[in-house]
Amino acid sequence: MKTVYSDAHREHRIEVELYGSELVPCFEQPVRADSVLTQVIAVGLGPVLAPVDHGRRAITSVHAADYVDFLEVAWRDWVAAGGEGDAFSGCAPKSDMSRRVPASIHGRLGYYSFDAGAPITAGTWNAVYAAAQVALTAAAVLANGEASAFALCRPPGHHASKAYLGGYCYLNNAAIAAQSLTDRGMKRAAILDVDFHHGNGTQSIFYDRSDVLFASIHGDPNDEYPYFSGHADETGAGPGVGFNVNFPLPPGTGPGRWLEALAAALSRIRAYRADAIIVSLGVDTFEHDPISSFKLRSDDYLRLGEALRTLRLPTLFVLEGGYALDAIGLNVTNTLVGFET
Ligand code: 6XA
Ligand code: ZN
Repeated sequence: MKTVYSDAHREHRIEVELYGSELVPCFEQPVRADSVLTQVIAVGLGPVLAPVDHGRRAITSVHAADYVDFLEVAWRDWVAAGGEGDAFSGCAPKSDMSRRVPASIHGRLGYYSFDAGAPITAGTWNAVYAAAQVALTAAAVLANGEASAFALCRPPGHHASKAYLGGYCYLNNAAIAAQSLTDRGMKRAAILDVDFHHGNGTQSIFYDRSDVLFASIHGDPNDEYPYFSGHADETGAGPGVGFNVNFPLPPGTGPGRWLEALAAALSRIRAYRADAIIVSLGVDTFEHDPISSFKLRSDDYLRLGEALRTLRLPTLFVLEGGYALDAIGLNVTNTLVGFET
C-alpha cells in the first residue's frame, strides 16, 4: 500500500491547550505523524510518496471560499493586530446572533470556529494545505486503479466543516478526498469514521447528499466531545435522508461491543453498494489514549483492518486522531497490515 506524506505538517505546532481547568502541552503534536511514518517504514508497508499539488479548487469544492481565505490570512492578521503566541478563537456566535463577519481578527476567529481547540500559528496554513493535498494525492492513487492508499494527514480534519474549524481540525481531509472521487465521476462513496470522536464536520458536509454515505462509530455525544453532534437519530436531510448513520457507544466501550458496531456499519456500507470507502482512521479508541475512554488493544486494529478488507472495495485510509504517542504508529499500521494480509 502506498503512503502519501509531507513534512509540512511540522510547521503546525500548537504549544498549549485547555484541558479541564489546566493549560497543558497540546496533545496533537508533530511527533504523532513522525511516529506513524517511522512505523510505516519499519513494517515495510510500501512506498512513501510526496503529495502532488491539486490546487485550491479541490479544497473549495468542500469548504467555503471565504473560510479558506480566512485560514490563509489569519496568522498574518493576528500578528498585525499585535497577537503574540498562537491565535485562539474566543467569542463564537450562537444561532440567534448576528451572522455578519466581523472585521476584527478576534471576531473572525470566533466566527469561523466552533471551539477554541484549533488555534492558528505561523505554519498552520502551509500544514493544512499540505494535508489536504496529501489526501487528494492518495485519492488519485485510488482513482488510478490501486486497491488502497494511506493519506498520512496531519493535522486531522473530521471536525472541520464547510466554514468552521475546531477540535484540532481546519480542513476536512477525508471529505476533500471523498469529494474528489465524486468529482471524478464516482457514483457512491462511503466514509467510515472510526475515530473515538464523532466526525461532526464530515457529517455536516454530506448531510443532505446521497452520493456520499457517512457512517461513524464514536463516544456518545451525551458524554463525549463534540457533544452537539453524533446521535443515532441524525440520519440525514432532504435527499440525504438515510445516508448518515451514527453508532454512538458508551464511555468505556471495549473491543467486543466496538467490533459489533463495526460489523453493523460495514453491513450498511455493503447495502449502499459503495464504489469506494474512505476510512477516517483515528486510533484514539486505544485503551491507553490520554483523552478518550474506549478500550481497544493494539491487536484489535488488526481485526479492524481485516474486517475492512471483507468489503473488497478500493479503500483510502486518512489519519485522524490518536494521542498515545508510543502506540499510535503500531495501532495505525496494525490496521493497514490487517487490511493487506
Ligand atoms: C477537545 C478534544 C478534541 C478531540 C480531538 C480529536 N479538545 N478528534 O481527537 O478526533
Ligand atoms: Zn478523536
